[in-house]
Amino acid sequence: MRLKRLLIPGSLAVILMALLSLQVPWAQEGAFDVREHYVKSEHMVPMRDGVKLFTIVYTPRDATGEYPILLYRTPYSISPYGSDNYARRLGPSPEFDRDGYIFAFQDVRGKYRSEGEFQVIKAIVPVKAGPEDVDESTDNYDTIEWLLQNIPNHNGRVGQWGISYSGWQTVMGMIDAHPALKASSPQASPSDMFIGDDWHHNGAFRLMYAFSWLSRNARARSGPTQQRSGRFDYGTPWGYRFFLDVGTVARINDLYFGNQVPAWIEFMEHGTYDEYWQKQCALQHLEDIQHPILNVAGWFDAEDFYGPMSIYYTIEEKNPDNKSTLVAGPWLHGGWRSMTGDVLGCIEFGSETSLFFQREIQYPFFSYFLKDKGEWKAPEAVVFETGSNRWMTYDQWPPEDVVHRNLYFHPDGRLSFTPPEEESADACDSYISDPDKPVPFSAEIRTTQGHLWMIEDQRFAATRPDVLVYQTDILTEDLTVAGPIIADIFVSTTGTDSDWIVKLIDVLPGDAPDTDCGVPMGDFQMLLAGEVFRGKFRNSYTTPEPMVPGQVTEIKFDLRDRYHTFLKGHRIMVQVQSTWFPVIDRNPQKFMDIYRAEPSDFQKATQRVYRSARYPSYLILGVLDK
Ligand code: PG9
Repeated sequence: MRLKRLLIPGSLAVILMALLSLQVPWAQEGAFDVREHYVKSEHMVPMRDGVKLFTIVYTPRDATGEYPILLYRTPYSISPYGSDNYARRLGPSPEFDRDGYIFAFQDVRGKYRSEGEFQVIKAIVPVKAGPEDVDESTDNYDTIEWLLQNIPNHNGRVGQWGISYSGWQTVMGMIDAHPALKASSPQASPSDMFIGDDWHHNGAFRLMYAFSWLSRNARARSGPTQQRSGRFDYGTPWGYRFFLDVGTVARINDLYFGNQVPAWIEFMEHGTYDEYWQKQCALQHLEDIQHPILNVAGWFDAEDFYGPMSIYYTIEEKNPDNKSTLVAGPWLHGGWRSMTGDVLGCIEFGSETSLFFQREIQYPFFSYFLKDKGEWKAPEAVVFETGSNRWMTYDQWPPEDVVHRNLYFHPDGRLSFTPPEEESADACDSYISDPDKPVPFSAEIRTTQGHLWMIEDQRFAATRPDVLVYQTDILTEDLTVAGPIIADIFVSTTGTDSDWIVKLIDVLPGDAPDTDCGVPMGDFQMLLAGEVFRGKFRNSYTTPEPMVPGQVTEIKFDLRDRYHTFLKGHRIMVQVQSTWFPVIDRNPQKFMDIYRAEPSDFQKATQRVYRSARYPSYLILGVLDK
């Protein structure tokens, strides 16, 4: 067959394919009518503890064949409800709907029409001794078992996919997996909510996102419902002002939640990496994963980027034989499904990167493992290189030939690969960090964090007196970085705690051509990576320690992976600051439980960042020699 295809001239092959496709209704392009091709049914699926979860199944009307089951579990509602109301899309991309799968959707425990109690990122039960030991992993297992027993025309194979919270559900399905689960694609799944995903980064609380998400999705309920919860009314378009006026995080429950958001109260009681957070961490359970995994991350994901990367690294470490693939593209959170992926904010990527992922990676992955269709070469890492705008495939991530080079801070805001020679250990730059005038995370006026700040022009921050700016000379050749970017800085503060935010920026040339976003692109400072570290956690996330006023202290942390080429003619820039508001809550700059802080606890601090031979501050970059 393959030989025959090779012998047919190109144009003739296209005509033949078109004629053939006319006989297969689902192969036709254009609008796809789900109702015409699928039958919808609704079920209450019992879990091992007796709680029933509301599940919708779409089965192909053509019952002559057998189909794999594709499972999707979500806390965000599987509407439309009612057997006669059909969804317009079923699979992760249109190819799946046309191809024919049994699509199963489920409201997770405690959400919408399912019974039970919802717990935000429910703790994982390490050993399941009896039917009362339920978690999302057992709910996945029980659901798959029920589907296999009760839905006709399946081929005995199940796949699971999901983005973000549904991605986390997919990871839960991978733990003690049902043997029929043959392919999983967790996409932007969180892995650890204290270290790097939605609620905290390195112990610093992600106030703006936690507030917006919990206020909408985590209110206590009296029982199953199909009513969607409304958005919080901030009463102003300016979130910066709203959160500053709130005063302290401690006041939020009284002011806005009135004990109706249980998870918020729990967060306020667990200000360190204690058992509450540890029990939610997925990474410790990722062993013995037998089936293939397609793990997806967006380089500019403002919610869950640590998750997919740490899941990838952990699967590699604990399951060296697993056929897991990492895909990372130039996307915001879930952008590979919701957008074409050719542009983000002001930055263009030269092609429709999401469509490439959907058609060339995601669809072939599931087709191969669930239907024995097509080819899957099991690539290790398929990664989009920003800056030079191309997809690359590697057999390990980070690529083998990466060389670590230190990019040092120097006087007069200079940045270079040469170590500082300043004899005086005190050589430093300083600024005053005032929690009453925190550095905004974005120049946009908005109430929720959104997405585009992850790639936003940083000129609005560069001009502030409380932001240190270092930049290289104009690059005379391209420089590609791949893998984790580590900040290793020596600092001191006059306070007893402090946040340290380091941002890595690509500065475009003065004559860079404008794109369609309305911002002049000459000298545009594109945020490439940025991260916060809360000083009191520098030695331990479980047992915080005060910073000693005036004492030079090393703070080393990961700005997470990137794959980017700083093009010839650009500059590399680093900015350092101590507030990033309201994405990160304000640190009072006084060692204490911040969730108990009073307005009077917040104090200004003088921050010093050292750049001497004894205390050099730098970024460690994985540079790819090409
Ligand atoms: N980032 C969202 C989330 C994941 C897990 C817990 C809470 C929120 C999401 O987009 O689903």
